[in-house]
Amino acid sequence: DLIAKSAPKKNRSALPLCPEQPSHLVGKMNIKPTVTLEEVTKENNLKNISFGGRYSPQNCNGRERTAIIIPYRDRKEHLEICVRHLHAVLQRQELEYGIYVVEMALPTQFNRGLLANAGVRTVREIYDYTCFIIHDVDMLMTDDRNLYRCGNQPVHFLTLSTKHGNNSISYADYYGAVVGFTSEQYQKCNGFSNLYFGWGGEDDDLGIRVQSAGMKFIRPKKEIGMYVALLHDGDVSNQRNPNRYVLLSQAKSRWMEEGVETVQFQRLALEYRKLYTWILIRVKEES
Ligand code: UDH
Ligand code: NGS
Repeated sequence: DLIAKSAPKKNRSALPLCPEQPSHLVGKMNIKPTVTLEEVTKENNLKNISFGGRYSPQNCNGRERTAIIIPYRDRKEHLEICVRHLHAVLQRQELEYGIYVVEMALPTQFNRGLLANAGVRTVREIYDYTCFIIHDVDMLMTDDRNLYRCGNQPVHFLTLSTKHGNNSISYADYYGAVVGFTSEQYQKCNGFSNLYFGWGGEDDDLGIRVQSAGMKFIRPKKEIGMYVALLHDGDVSNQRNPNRYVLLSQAKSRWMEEGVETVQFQRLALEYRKLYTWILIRVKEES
């Protein structure tokens, strides 16, 4: 089976728990939306990453076991930049984590929510993760005090991005780009909807799910939740979904019936690559 070749688990029980406040953070980082792979590579000397993009701090046990899940298609350059940046930051944050890139096979229109759900279902089989972070490939955190930890409520890690002008995100109920859930929280709101093919709405739907399940997104302090958005054009296989407002209007009555527990997908490939685990999935497009 594809998953059986997972990186071996270390016996880390003798180590102390990593500190609540990591001591090697740098705070604000100077990154621009035009940052190149060469620059990111030069700046970050990555060490001790296990096969498949997994890492455990050397001298302590991570407080959580975190799976970073990146819904992905056809953004190779951004992926390399994003993954290298993540490794550098997450290691300074002293997290135990793995990075999982979940790619949707063509020709289906892109579906970010479905990929997140398929990712969660897959990584649950690989390791006993306690925290899932769903992460856009084009978003780079700019302050490593923005700790990728799960909270007692779901977390929206972004308070501002270079896409959003200077002062605020587009709207108060925006929950796009990077969100974090404990395993229990993800289950409680039934993950994302699987029905949003193409661009838009799946993150708004997630907001409705979280609220309907009696939870509330929290955000970090405004100053540290800033992201750089890498520049890209629109995607042919991710057109604005004309159906998204209709789907959203039904979200409240539908969330219990479809989501992470009902997601239908076929796993075409799973590879433990040097800096991440790559998972290719295929779905049947709903009519
Ligand atoms: N994604 C891909 N490949 C795609 C589409 C989306 O990897 O072809 C992933 C990626 O992780 C990305 C996320 O889905 O960060 C969100 O998609 P996006 O970056 O396209 O979303 P954003 O809101 O889009 O940044 C702005 C372009 C709007 C285009 C509208 C219709 N074409
Ligand atoms: C909203 C979309 C969201 C999207 C957001 C991005 O209109 O999915 O724009 O805004 N909702 C619908 O289309 C229903 S942005 O960050 O680009 O200002 O995430």
